Amino acid sequence: MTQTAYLALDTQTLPDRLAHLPALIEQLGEDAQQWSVREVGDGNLNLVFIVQSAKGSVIVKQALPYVRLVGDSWPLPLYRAYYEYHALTRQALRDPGSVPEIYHFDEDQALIVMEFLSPHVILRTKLIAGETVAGLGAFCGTFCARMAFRGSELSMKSPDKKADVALFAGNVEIPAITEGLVFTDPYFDAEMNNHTPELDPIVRSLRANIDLKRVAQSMLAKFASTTETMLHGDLHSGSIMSIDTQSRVIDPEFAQYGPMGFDIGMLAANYLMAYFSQPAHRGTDLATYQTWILSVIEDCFTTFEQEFRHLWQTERTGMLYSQALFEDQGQSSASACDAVLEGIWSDALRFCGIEMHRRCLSLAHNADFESIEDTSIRAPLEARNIEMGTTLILTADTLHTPKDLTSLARAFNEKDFL
Ligand code: SR1
Ligand code: MG
Repeated sequence: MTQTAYLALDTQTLPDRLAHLPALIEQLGEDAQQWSVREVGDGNLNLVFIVQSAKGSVIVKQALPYVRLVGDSWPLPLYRAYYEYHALTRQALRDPGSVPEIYHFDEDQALIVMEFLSPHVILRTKLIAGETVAGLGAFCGTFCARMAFRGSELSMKSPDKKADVALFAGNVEIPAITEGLVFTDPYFDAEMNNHTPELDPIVRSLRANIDLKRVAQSMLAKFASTTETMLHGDLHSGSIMSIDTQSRVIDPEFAQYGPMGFDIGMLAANYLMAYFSQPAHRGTDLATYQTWILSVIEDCFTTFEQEFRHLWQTERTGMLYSQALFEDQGQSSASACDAVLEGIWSDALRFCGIEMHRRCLSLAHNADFESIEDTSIRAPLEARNIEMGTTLILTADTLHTPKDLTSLARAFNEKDFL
């Protein structure tokens, strides 16, 4: 691409504009006229092209200068691609094989050329279709633990970590989306909100709950002002691609430094929403499939804890909880690790509850519920999800284990709130 002024690609112009790139030539061959191009972006923000030739295939992802979901009335900086690129490179180092390989990055064009994961499909699609993915919870728990630990001053040298915090601090507008849509808008009648009409009484009572708003705002303060580790920032079942036996994490353009419990909490919320929506998607296999989803949540948290403890013992090379203070004094740091994990767990549960709220009450809903066209079926399922979200936010400290969390989900799955 010789030009430097940003110009959005389309399926017609892409081959000519990218034909000269060595990375594409290596993957696809030299004859760009033989490349086939499809635009497949179904997310809220970006253009995504699958480019294929007889030789191979790549994904070309390009940021648009506005929110695709809303249109050009909501401008959004192109520089988010720069943060996505930097997040992907860090994730690849911290959990090798967990994210697609990058072939090329063009900052001016806000464009990343990366590995086409095939035959992977978006995990949310598989969850709605009732398909299982072997090892999913363990993969997610390992990924979240490695990101949390290896992106923090438990592992990183302080100067490196502080330089990275400074780098990601330039990503301003994207976290602002989360600060508004996730933490704030669900709790008042914000302009872009929408919800299933039958939920009106539940929404009224939720927005009248001062304690709930206070705790949600305290979690926003934590999200906005904590720099514990580099977050994916938007880890949900639409940010994971899977085949039946393997998964990969994609789309870290919401990356920022933040609290360690954020990503795993958001992800757990999306599994819980998959769980609560299942009565509308399944037949006789409902109970079996719901049980599997809950097992994914349990595996995810259990593996997170195991991996985090392992890293604590083997990779604690940063300035936090240094071995000089504990092991070198002949003292155990196990109780310190317990306390750090407890903090992550209770943060994660509160972030989880907030994500469960925003996906039903704010702007960007998810297909688990949204694809249920009959609102008289959808609303009672969303109500269970919203009410469990409130319980998590207000009583996170009463839950101690992943099984406590899944037992709570089972209890809410039996209740009628409308
Ligand atoms: C305006 S962007 C809406 C949502 O899409 C992204 O995937 C994030 O989840 C964001 O909150
Ligand atoms: Mg995304």
